[in-house]
Parts: sequence; C-alpha cells; structure tokens
Amino acid sequence: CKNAIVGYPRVGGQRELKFWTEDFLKGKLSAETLESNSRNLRKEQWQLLQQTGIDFIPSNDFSFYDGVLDTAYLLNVIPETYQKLELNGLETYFAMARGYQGKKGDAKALSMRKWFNTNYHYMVPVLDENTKIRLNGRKPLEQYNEALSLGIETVPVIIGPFTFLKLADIRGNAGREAFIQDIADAYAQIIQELGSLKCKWLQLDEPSLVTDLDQEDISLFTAIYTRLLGAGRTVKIKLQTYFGDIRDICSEVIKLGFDGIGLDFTEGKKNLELVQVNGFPKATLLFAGVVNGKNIWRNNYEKTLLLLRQLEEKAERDRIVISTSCSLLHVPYTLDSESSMDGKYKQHLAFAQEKLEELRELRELFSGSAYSSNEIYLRNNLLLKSKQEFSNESIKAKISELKEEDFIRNPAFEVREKLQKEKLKLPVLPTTTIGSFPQTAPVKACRASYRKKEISTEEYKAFIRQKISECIALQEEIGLDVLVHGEFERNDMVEHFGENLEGCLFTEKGWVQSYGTRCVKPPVIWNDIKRRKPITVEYSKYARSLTSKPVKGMLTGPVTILNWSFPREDVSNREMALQLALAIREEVMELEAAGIGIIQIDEAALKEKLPLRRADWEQDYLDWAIPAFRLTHSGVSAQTQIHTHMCYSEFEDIVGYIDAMDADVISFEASRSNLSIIDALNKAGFKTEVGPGVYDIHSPRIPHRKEIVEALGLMLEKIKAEKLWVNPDCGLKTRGEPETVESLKNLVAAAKELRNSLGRL
Ligand code: THG
Ligand code: ZN
Repeated sequence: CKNAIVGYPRVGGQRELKFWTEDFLKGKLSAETLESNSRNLRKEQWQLLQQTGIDFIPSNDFSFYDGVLDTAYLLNVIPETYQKLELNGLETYFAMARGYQGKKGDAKALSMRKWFNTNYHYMVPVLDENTKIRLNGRKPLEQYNEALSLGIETVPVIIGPFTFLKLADIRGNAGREAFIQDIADAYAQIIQELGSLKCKWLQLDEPSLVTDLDQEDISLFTAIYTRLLGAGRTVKIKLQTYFGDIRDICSEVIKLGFDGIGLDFTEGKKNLELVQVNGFPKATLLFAGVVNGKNIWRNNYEKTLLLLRQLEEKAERDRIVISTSCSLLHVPYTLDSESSMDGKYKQHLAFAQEKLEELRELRELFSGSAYSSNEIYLRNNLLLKSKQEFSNESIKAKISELKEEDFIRNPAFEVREKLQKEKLKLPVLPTTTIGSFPQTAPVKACRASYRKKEISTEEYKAFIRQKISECIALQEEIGLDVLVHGEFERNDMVEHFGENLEGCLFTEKGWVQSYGTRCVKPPVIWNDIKRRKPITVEYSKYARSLTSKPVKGMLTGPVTILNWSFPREDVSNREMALQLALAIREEVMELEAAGIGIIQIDEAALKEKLPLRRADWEQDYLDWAIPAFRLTHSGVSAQTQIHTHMCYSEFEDIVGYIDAMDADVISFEASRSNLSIIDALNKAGFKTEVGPGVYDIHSPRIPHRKEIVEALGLMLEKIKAEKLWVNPDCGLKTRGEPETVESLKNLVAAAKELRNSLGRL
C-alpha cells in the first residue's frame, strides 16, 4: 500500500511567494528573481514530501496566481484583449489575473469565482470564436523536469479538460462542442510529451464530476477521455475528483480504463456505496481520499481504517493508495509555526505538514496485519477519546428556546422601506462603499506593533481614531452619501470577529490562500460561541460623532463567520450558525442603541457553501443559513436600515432565499460578470433594494466615470431608481489610496450625472 497527496499549499510557510509576487508586480523584484526564488520554494517542498515518504508527489500544483489560470494560459485560452497588449508571457499572465492599465493599453482582469465550495478563487477562462486552443508553453513538463533533476519523480497535476470547459465562460456563437477536438488534442500532446520525458503518472483534476451532471456532460466526458486513454500512451493517468461523490457518472468512469481514480471519502457521502455497488476495475489504483484536506482536525484512525477495510473488499490492499480528500491548499502549512498555541489544543490539530505524517502512519497501520495493537493506533485512539466534550450549557439552552417569532422582523419590508426613506432622506441613487478602506502599510504596521505590544492600547486607539477621522473627512470630500468608518482595526472581517468571540481559536501563521497573493487565517471553532464584549460599537460611535451624514455599522454575518472558519465536527452547522447569530444579534442591538441607524451585516460567503448538488440545497444548508441571518436582525426597529453584502453575484438560482433574508439593502458584485443577475431578481419579484457593484475592486484599474454611467444606465433599464444603490463591488482594503480616491470620485460623479439626467437631484 502506498500514499499520495492531491496537491500541496504553494504560498510558502511564511507566505514568501506572496511577498515576492507583490514585489515583482510593484517592479521591486525582477522576473528572474521571482522565478529563481519560486524554484527554491518548490524544491524545498518536494524535498519535504520526499522525506515524509509520500509515494506520489505532485508537481505543477505550484502557481503564481491560480491553477485554472495556468491551465488557460497553457491551452492558449488568452482573450484578444490581452494578446493585443503585446506584453511578454509573464506580463500577459498577470494582465489576465489583475487587469492592465499602462503604456500598452487598458484591459480589465478576468472574472474571479469561488472554487467549488471553498474560500479559494479561480480565474474564469473566457473562450470565444477567436479562441484557438493549442499548447502554449510547457509549464507542467518543465516542473516535472525540475523535480526530476533533483532526483524526485513527481506526478504533474493539471486541471482536466472536462472541468476546464465546465468552468469556462464560453461566449458568442461558439458552443462547447467547438472546442472539444482541440482541447483533446492539446491534452493528448501533453500526455505524449510527458511520455517522452519518461514521466510515469499524470493527474488530471476533475472536480466538476461531483456536481449534478446531465447526459450531455457525461457524453462529453466519455468522448474526451476515450480519446486520451487510447492506445500508444506510456504515461499512466489518474483521474482525481474531490469535494463530493461522483454518483452521476461513476458507472461510466470505471469503464473507461483509468490507471488510477481518486475519490473523496470525507465529503463524498456516496463514494463508498458507489464502490461497493459498482465494484472497482481490476487494473486501476484507488486513491482513497481519507485524510481531510479542508479541515484541520486530527484524523480518526479507527474510523479511517474501518473505511479502508471496507474498500479492501472491492480493491485489494496493494491497489489502495491512501490519500488526502483534496489538495492541501485549503489548510495552513504547519503547526510548527504556532509557538503560542496551547498544547491542549494543538494536539488535536493537523495542518498540511502534520497530515503528511498522518498519511505515513495510516500507510504503516493499514499495511500491517494487527493494527489494533499498534502503538500509533492506540495513541491516536486515546487522543481522540481525550477530547473532552466542549460545551456551554447556557448557550445551548438559549438556542433550544428560540421560537419562530425570533426569526421574523416586523413590520414588513414595504412598511420599513417607506419609514426609512422618510428618516434617512437620502438622494435617489445613494452612494456608499462596502465598508473597508485601503489597508495601507502604516495601518498594517500599527496593528502589528500593537499585537507585539510595542505600543500601548491608548496609542493604538488614538491611531485608529485618527484614521477613522481622516476616512470620514475623505468620504465627505468625495461626496458619498452613506459613510463607513473604514475598518482599520480589522485584519480580516472574519478573524476580527473570531478574536472577540469565546469559543474561537487563533493561529499565528495559519495562512490559507484565498486568491492570487491574498491569504486568510481562518479561526478554528473549538467550543460553543459566546460574545465576550462589544466588538464594533466604540469605533462606530466615534465615526458617527464626526459627521452629520449617516454612518453604517459594519458586521460580519454568522454564516460567513462559520464558512470562513474551520468548523467543529462534533456539532451541526446549524447549531454553530445559530450560536454565532446570537452573538452578532447582541452586537446589532447595541449598535442600534448607540444611535447607528444603518447596520450592514455581511454575508459575503453565503453562496459559497451552498451544496454542490441541488438536491441538498435546502435541507443541508438554506434551511439553517437563512434563519441564522434573520435571527441577527429581527430585533431592530423599523427605521433601522439593515444592509447585507455578498461577494460574487452567482446567486441567480437562489434569489428567493436571498430576498427571504429580509435585509433592506443588499450590495453584491456585478461588474465583472454580466447583468443577468438583475433579470433573475426581476423575475423573482425581489423586494430588497440593491447595490450591484459598478466597478471591480479586485483590480487596481481605475474605472472611468463614463463606464460607471453606462453600467448604471444598463441597470436603470431593469431596476427602478428608487431601488438602486451605487457602490463598488466589494471592500476597498486591498486597494491603494490614490486609486481608491479617484475611483470613488468617478463613482460619485457618475451617480450625480444620472440623478441629473433623471431630473432628480
Ligand atoms: N476574509 C476572509 N475570506 C474571504 C474574504 C475576506 N474570502 C473571499 C474574499 N474576502 C477574498 N478576499 C480577500 C481580500 C483580501 C485579503 C484576503 C482575502 C487580504 N489578505 C491579506 C493579505 O493576504 O495580505 C492578509 C490579511 C491580514 O492581514 O490578516 O488582504 O475578506 N476570511
Ligand atoms: Zn465582497
């Protein structure tokens, strides 16, 4: 029996790659140094995997920005907009990732979307009539060779052709069919060229197989892979799936003749049953994803070995490869970096490096005959039993006492809308921002020195107040209508709340890549959740005291805190979400009492954890996620205006549920994607007022006033002016100050121009 991983984190244990890349983008580091530093990072990681005894070591899981973008680039899926800039290869790649504004032209970035049900994002490939798929570059081959020259045989990893086409945005008259031949040719060429390098295995990631598939999808998959698995091939092919089970296509998949199939047995509820019912092909290795790649709890060896025993009935031991459920990209590097975490917590956790250890131990146990007397096994068993039941009875009681009316806000939306318009007296097309303002170097430095206790609490607070007052003054100068305090005290919208909630645990270096060079440090939910003390009230009150304009209070919603944390596995998601909701509700009530008349409760991540299969949407998710949000704000008065924000507008299919959150205003992304979301809102009779983002804040590019006027013009064809807000599509924390000011000035000017043309100043 052997072991494998699906992929490893790539930003570096100290986020080295992030800093190198950002320096490169600022022109402070040469492309050569970026490349050579990255080569060293890959080398260290391959060597670690080799030393830990991983049998199937991945390569090409490294990326400067994102693996889907790498694949698009590799397949020459580079829209004309970027080709026309005539930049060099690396510059073109980054132009697609981040947009380009400079001497050679002006191009928006590609869209970004959530990677299935994770907090990772991928760049959406765009195909149109002009796209000619062919191999462009040699990255998988080069990185295979790079490892080989270190004496390490690796398994190159590439996003598979099926998932690539499923995730791509196929525009114009070109249908998916138009690309099948070329994409199959390109992958066949990779397989052939890897073969001439004597490469043994290729891993093709096909996570789209765990989503709902129709007959057309199944035919497409079968057609492409029949071709790729055909004769004359020397490279073995491993089909890797993750984030769920492959129930719709299992019977076809096992007939195709893959050399290896990777299945997720942690999230893939039905995979075990599928193997039991369908059997497993004789000549194929089963890569059993049994070590959770998405959560950070220690593996339960007893359960895992039991599962492996069951699999053994269908595929003998020698054909089972013990693996992770998905890439370890979604967990932090190592617990070794957590010097201040209490050992009593630490012993229950496993980050990427510790999971390598688990894979080794599981291989040893599963290969041996009598594991139940093995010391490793016994130690694991004891550890898991020692994990006391963490709970807080008074919180549990509060949840069980919740009644239906606790989830209902009165009076109804229409009544509130009228009262709020009378009270707030905002102009038509009111302008606002999502909440955060640029987190400049001095802001980050000040928070860091406060953390290190280099400055006193008083000094720190004085600094934040200073920033708040500058931010308020700036927004008044720009002419925004609803102001924010800027969130300078927050490292991250989830981590900040987690830090102030009992029951959450923190890491020092537990970075997980979110997109490109951006990382987050998810809190670990360890115990029942309770609000320790007011979290945002003081600074919100201060901001409010500085201006006569309304200031929004800014909170993170319960579903988002839960989705962006590492959740417990001993209580239900519903229970955790309601506990978090009660904590946020206390904060909402206190903000209202402090005179904050507009409160935004972000549910940036609400859509993200929507089950990948439609049949699971309600029961497994929406039936607790929407009530949890409602619980946070059902106690406020009619005049208090509740806003929410969602990143990415891909909630077309659940607009009814979004409306049922019963917020007064919702802002969301609409600038990178098209406006079809608005048609969906109309069709559903959406009542909530909307602020579809009018420009993309993930790119440093400054939107022109005209562009914003046009975007708003299009929206106004579909939405009544009374219902429309004007805002960027997300928080501004990642942006620089000068571009933010200019962009917001253009936004305000655009809103004024439209008010003018509507004759309503
Ligand atoms: N917080 C968390 N998850 C998220 C977002 C968030 N997922 C989706 C979306 N927002 C992703 N966006 C970002 C935007 C900025 C950053 C991370 C994710 C970011 N990170 C800093 C960095 O990488 O330099 C580190 C933050 C810190 O100093 O703590 O700027 O907002 N949880
Ligand atoms: Zn957002």
